[in-house]
Amino acid sequence: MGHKETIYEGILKGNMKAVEEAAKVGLAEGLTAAELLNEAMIPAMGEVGRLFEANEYYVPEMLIAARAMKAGLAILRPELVKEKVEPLGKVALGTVKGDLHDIGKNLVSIMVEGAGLEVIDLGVDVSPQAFVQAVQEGDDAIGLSALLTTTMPSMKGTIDALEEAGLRSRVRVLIGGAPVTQKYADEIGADGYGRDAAAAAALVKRLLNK
Ligand code: B1M
Repeated sequence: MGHKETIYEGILKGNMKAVEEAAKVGLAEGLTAAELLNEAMIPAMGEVGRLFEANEYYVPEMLIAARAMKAGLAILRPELVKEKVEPLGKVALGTVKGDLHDIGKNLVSIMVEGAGLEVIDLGVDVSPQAFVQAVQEGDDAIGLSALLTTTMPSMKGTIDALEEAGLRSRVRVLIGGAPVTQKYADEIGADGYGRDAAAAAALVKRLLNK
C-alpha cells in the first residue's frame, strides 16, 4: 500500500500511529504536504462523513478519525507554513458558539499563517462576545468556522454583536465551513466566504490589502 492509501485507511480506522508514520515517510520520500492533505486526508474525512450519514459510523468513530487526522496534520504543518510569519496583520479564528468541529478551522489557521499573517486561535465554541473582544484587542480580521447548520446563525449573531459594539467597520469578517455558502455570507453581511483553507488565506490577504 502507498503512503497516501495508508493515510486514507489510517484515518478511516482511527489509526493515529499509522497516519503519523506514513505522513513522515511520505514527506521524506518526496510527496508534498499538499498532496497528502488533498489526496488522502481530506478525502478520508469526507468518507468518514459519508459513513456517519449512512449509520455505519457513530460519534466515537468520527472522534478517533478526527484524532488521527489531527496527528497527520501536525506532521504536515511545518511544510504547509512555509513562509515565516511577518506582521502583515492579525487574524482571530474560531469555530462558532455551540460547534466543536475544529479540523477545518485548524487548516485555515495553518494556511493563513503560511500567507504571512499572525493568527490568534480562539478555539471552538466561541461566543459572539469573544469575537468582539478579539476585535477590541486589535485584530484586523476575524474568521468564523461552522460545520453544523444549527450553529450557522451564530455567524449572524457575531456580526450583529460587532454592530452593537460599534466595531463592525473596523474589522473584516470572513466565514466558512462545509454548510456555509457565498449566498449566506452575502445575506448576513460578511465581507467574504472561503470555500477551503487556501481560498480563505488568499481572501483574508485580499481583504486586508496585503
Ligand atoms: Co460532526 N458532523 N458532529 N463531528 N462531523 C458533520 C459536520 C456532519 C456533516 C456529518 C454528517 O452527518 N454527514 C454533521 C452535520 C450535519 C449538519 O449540520 N448539516 C455532523 C454532526 C451531525 C455532528 C454531531 C451533531 C453528531 C452527534 O453528536 N450526534 C456532533 C456535534 C458536536 C458539536 O459540534 N456540538 C458532531 C461531532 C463530531 C466529532 C466531535 C465526533 C468530530 C469533530 C472532531 C473535531 O473537529 N475535533 C466530527 C467530525 C469529524 C465530522 C465530519 C465527519 C468531518 C469534519 C471534518 O473535520 N472535515 C463531518 C462530515 C463532513 O464534513 N463530511 C461531520 C475535514 C475538514 C478539513 O473539512 O471542516 O469542512 P471542513 O473544513 C474545510 C472547509 O469547510 C473550509 O476549509 C476547510 C479545509 O479546506 N473551512 C473554512 C472550514 N472552516 C472555514 C473557515 C473559513 C474558511 C473556510 O473562514 C474563516
